[in-house]
Amino acid sequence: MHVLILGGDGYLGWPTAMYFSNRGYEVTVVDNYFRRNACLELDSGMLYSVPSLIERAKIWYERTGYEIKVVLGDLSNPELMRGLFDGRVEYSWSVSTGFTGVPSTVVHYAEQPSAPYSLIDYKRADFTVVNNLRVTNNLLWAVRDHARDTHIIKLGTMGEYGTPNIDIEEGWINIQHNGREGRFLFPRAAGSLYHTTKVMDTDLIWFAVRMWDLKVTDLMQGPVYGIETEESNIDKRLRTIFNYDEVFGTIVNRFVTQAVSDYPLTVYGKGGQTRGYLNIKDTLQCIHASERSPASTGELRIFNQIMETFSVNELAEITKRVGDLRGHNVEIKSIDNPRKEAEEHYYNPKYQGLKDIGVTPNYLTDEVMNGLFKIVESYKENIRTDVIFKGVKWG
Ligand code: USQ
Repeated sequence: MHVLILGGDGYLGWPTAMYFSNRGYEVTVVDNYFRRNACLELDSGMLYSVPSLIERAKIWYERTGYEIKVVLGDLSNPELMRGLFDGRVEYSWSVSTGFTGVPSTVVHYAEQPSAPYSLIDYKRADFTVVNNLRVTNNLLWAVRDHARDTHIIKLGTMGEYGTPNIDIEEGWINIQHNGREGRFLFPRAAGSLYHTTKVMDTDLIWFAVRMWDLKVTDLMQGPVYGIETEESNIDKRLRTIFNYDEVFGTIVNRFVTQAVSDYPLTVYGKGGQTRGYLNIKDTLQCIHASERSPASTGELRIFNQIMETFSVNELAEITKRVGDLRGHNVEIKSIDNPRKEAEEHYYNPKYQGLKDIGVTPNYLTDEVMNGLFKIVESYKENIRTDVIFKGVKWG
């Protein structure tokens, strides 16, 4: 079994690569270092520096004997994408020689993943739209032309749905209208330009599935938190990229870092914004479960990839409770919301599908929070408080 991971250097991509490699899969990762370069360009700061992708693959090989092949390149280039399926690929690092062959599964993370980044200015907005749609379109055409049996696992986002005043189904909804009934994609109403590119991705994918009978699983993921996975425990240098800045840091990771550095927790507005969350370990489980029981030919299967829901206020309370017990003096501060989003709203998403195919949730318990605190505390001297809040405005 060969798993190709697009965006294999990112927060989720690298842990996913190690996870599959550790389970005996052949793994190839592709990345253009967008995330690292953007962090440098925006002066975002990271909790700790991480080795290059090639260095990580070498460390992984030394420590486990497993090879993760590395391709450094930009997947918005259609020829680079097609080469991964027709054998013209040039590996930037590998142990074995020759083409690994057509992947049985492609995991597509190769997108600009930040809502604030997409709204900094026109240049970043344009990059987000062009990169995300082009990479997705390139992938769909490469699979159409060379590998129709390959299962595509695409990372979508819960933010595609927005916060509607009705229950959120897993991707699809039956609608009765004038005495007739049909099945449609659940209505989408994204809250940022980044999230809107994910909606557009879904439309591209649904078109490709209808036209070319591709097999696709689209995972509507909520904000992820955490650092450690089973594989990164092998060697600290294998830890994933960890951001706590406003642009690339997600809320739980930010709040813990803020608590450790005596920076008041930045609750945007009223703090009633509710989302579905998951541990990074569960992202890996979800991808693996999807890989093991793939979508059928001509099926766009959609799962809501979250394990539990919290409001921002609830997350702040949990962080304060655990942080205070660890000797931090955690302050919670409501600040003007730089985003345009509902701060009090109904939120009732369904998220049973992934559990039905074997995922066992890791919840955000105090023990899990303690574990996260412990790691962040060990890098306390690296935390830069000047990058925590910059105020990228939606309007
Ligand atoms: N928030 C605060 N204070 C902060 C940071 C965030 O109150 O300091 C609030 C935001 O306003 C938002 C919520 O917390 O209501 C979540 O924000 P986030 O920055 O953790 O997550 P978001 O921008 O929505 O994006 C993240 C990932 C993205 C993924 C998305 C899933 O960066 O790639 O698609 O989570 S979801 O939120 O379900 O759309």
